[in-house]
Amino acid sequence: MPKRRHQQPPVVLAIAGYDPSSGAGITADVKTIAANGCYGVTCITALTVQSTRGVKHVEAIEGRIITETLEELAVDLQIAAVKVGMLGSAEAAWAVAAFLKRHRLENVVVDPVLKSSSGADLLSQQALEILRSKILRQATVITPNIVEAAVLSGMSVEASEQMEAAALKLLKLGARSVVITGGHLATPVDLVLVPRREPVLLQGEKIATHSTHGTGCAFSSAMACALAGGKSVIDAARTAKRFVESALRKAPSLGTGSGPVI
Ligand code: PXL
Repeated sequence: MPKRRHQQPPVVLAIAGYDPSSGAGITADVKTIAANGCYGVTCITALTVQSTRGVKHVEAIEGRIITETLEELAVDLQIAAVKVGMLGSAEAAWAVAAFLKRHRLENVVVDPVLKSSSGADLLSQQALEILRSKILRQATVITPNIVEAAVLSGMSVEASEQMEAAALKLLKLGARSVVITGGHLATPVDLVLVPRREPVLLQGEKIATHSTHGTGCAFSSAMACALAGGKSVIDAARTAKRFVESALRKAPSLGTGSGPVI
């Protein structure tokens, strides 16, 4: 008997670390992907021991397992968009870079995660080099926050005026477009830079909450879903920003530290 096919949601692949408290990382990605009408499949690059109180330990996953997982998913499913988050180790970064190169998937959002909000290193120095030289160039869009934008561009990004110059530098690293998220600025603003277009500033409002754990993960996953649904990079950034702002307003106050945004 033929398989009955209901309307199929776009499949979004999240490649990221595991945060057992579901504030950030792959479980936060899956919640975000489901909330944005897509179906999330995942590949874990690293395990972390953490709660809302911060990261206690990071354990890399073997590159071989990452490659096997990604190949298994790519053979079985039609992947409409990819979100790449925490990579952790050089081995994981290599496996992900090679996978992206082999499959040349569409709608690849790379969130260049460097540190947790509590300050723990989530990317080794060697992995940073692979991210910079092999992964950014395969991205449809990269979504650094201002600290990540500063590290990747080698420029100081402390205010909205410096975002454009840093974004231009990041385009030169090979990303096809850049969103610098400025949610931590006193007046929150995101900058979207698409080649041959004027930069677009997305103004936000400061939302008073301690539940900010995972905002970067939620933003990049929501953007992947919007791209999977056919939106342009600029519209996808607008949609993702609205999604994160609404999540921040509704965020439950869980745990004793920085609570989950979704
Ligand atoms: O928010 C960055 C981030 C991404 N991925 C994982 C994390 C964190 C922050 O803690 O744990 C797995």
